[in-house]
Amino acid sequence: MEKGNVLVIGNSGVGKSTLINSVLGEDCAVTGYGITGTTRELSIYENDRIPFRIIDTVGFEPSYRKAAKAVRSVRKWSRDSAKDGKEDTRISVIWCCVEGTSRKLFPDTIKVMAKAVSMWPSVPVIAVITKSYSVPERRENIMMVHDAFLTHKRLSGSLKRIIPVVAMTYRLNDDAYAPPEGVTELIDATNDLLPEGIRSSERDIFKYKLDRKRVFAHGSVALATAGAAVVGAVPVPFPDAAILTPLEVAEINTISRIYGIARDDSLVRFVDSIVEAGTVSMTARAAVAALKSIPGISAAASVVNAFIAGSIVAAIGESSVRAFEQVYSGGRSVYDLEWVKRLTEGSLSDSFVAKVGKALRAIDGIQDPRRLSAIILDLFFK
Ligand SMILES: Nc1nc2c(ncn2[C@@H]2O[C@H](COP(=O)(O)OP(=O)(O)OP(=O)(O)O)[C@@H](O)[C@H]2O)c(=O)[nH]1
Ligand SMILES: [Mg+2]
Repeated sequence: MEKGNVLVIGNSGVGKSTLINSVLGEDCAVTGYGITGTTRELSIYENDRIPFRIIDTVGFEPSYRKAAKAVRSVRKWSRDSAKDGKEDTRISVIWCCVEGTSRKLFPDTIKVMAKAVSMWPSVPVIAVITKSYSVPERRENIMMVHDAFLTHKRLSGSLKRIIPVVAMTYRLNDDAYAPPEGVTELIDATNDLLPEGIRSSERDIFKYKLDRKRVFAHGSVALATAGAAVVGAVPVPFPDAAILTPLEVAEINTISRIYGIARDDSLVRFVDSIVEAGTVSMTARAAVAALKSIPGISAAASVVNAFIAGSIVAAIGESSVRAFEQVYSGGRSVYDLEWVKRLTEGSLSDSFVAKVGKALRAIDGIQDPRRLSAIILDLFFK
């Protein structure tokens, strides 16, 4: 069975490392106050008796600004865990540690924790109230933590349990001690949440990768759009969108590579369908004709052509990104030629003509193809 990972975060000195040692039943993580006992880098611990690994982190400084470095180290760990071969470092449960003796939870504390784990929006969170030495204060502390998490939209959705713990016997005075408590409850709660957490982790990683791919894909659409604005600006009036075929083929192939779609005959047919719908189809021809015949446009013909060409390539690129996203996610396949044809033609329909036509009327005086393509990209990606 897959062993999940618990990420332990919280302000410096709240007792994260002490808690980890108590859970593992051995002193592996360094603990203490001041310079020597503080945790300086992320470390992962495990033993045979516990079905999850535990990641100790660098404690946050209480202020949002000062916490930046420690936050970055958690985010970097999360990003790295998205890579192939790093599956066993992904986060499946988060312990957000707050100190029971501090009696106050500053909004910054919650904000910093949320920022550190923003890559894991669906991973379950357990709020651990460390140093819960005072039994009478526990109820009140649980309410306080509950309310503080409620103020944060993202974390309030992920919060599954609030558990007060004493990780190590604490000497209250000469003859009174606070014994360890809550540690086995925390282990049980974590075990219960692990299967769900491992699934959530996979979902979050998938979404993260999809977001990254979308950013890269939009980058290649931007390049192709700029290229199209240059190609379109030639003084010869282009008869139809077919002049853009090579550009569109290159653009769509790049997007398919970003989504890691297998390069075979079915992909070629899929790309052909998009290009056909985006160049020589009735819809594409009608869109070009409608835009070229808009009355009252004062811009030079070459600028109008450049703008139309760029807009078509941007629209086709945007709909291709959506198409390949669905293929990558498994909702559609490269055999769905009718579907992708409709999707592509849909991106050049009346609303495309209306949107581009309106922008065309406003570009008076702008000649630079780079500025034109920037306006176009705003139109399609804002
Ligand atoms: N007696 C007792 N002491 C605790 C407990 N939890 C934390 N401490 C003490 O609090 C101090 C800080 O604890 P650490 O576990 O090092 O805190 P940390 O959150 O790992 O701190 P950083 O690594 O700086 O982020 C240490 O001196 C611990 O001994 C506890 O449950 N009982
Ligand atoms: Mg520590």
